[in-house]
Amino acid sequence: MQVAFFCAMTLECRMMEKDTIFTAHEGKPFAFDVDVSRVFEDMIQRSVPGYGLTLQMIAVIAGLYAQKNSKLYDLGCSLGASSLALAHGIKVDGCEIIGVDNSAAMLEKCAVNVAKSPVRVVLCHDDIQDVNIEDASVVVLNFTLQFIPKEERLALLQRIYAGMQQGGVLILSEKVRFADDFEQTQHIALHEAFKKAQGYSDLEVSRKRQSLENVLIPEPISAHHARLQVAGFEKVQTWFQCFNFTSMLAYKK
Ligand code: GEK
Repeated sequence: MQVAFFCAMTLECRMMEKDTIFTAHEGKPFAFDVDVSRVFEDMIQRSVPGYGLTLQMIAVIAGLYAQKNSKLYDLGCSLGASSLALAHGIKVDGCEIIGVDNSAAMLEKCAVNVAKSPVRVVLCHDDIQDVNIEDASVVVLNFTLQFIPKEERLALLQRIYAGMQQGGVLILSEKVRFADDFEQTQHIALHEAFKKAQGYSDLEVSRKRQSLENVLIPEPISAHHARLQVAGFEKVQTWFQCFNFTSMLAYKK
């Protein structure tokens, strides 16, 4: 399954509005507002290497781990791409997907996208740190934890672990940083080259970098693994990495 196919399957292959936000930007910190919601689908595909693959594998993982009559959570659901991936992957009966986002603009568009989901999706306009998590077989944090203040991440992961069924799995995808200076510099250069290959200009790349400073806080993969284990997850593995983007699986045994 390629990205285009997956988007066709999930978001019905509408004409995507092109992300030109950083061609004219006044140096404000990044926010998931109405302007971003309009271009988000194009933005995330052209900014996150491997995003389409994470969606494709969220469906595969849901197929393997979604348990009968359980709940699946998509925390930071944006326009609903991961919720729809879950919905298309589930192979058992009685599941409900709960999509949570604190951006009203994103959720409004998400509601339209998930309307035809094969599995019921309940949308919740809330902070992911405040939602109740219960009976969860699969929880998705697809590029969302990076927006939560570092010191609050452990408490969120502990609540997720507590709300999961035995045999459940957390999918955690993140932009990461590297402790080694050479590795960090190379991965940033590779990511920026990827964005330029996707049609972003030098100016757009540098404005977005500034705008995300202190908003998106990446951490090393080792810090994520260690924190997931402190939160209770018995096993953690990295299943995907492309440059400074990665996805992990954390298991509750
Ligand atoms: C996807 N998972 O397409 N509470 C609720 N939502 C939040 C919070 C919070 N505290 N902080 C950020 N968000 C999606 C992509 S995007 C990733 C996720 C990115 C929401 C925010 O409003 C946005 O919709 C989402 O998390 C992050 O698979 O833009 O890099």
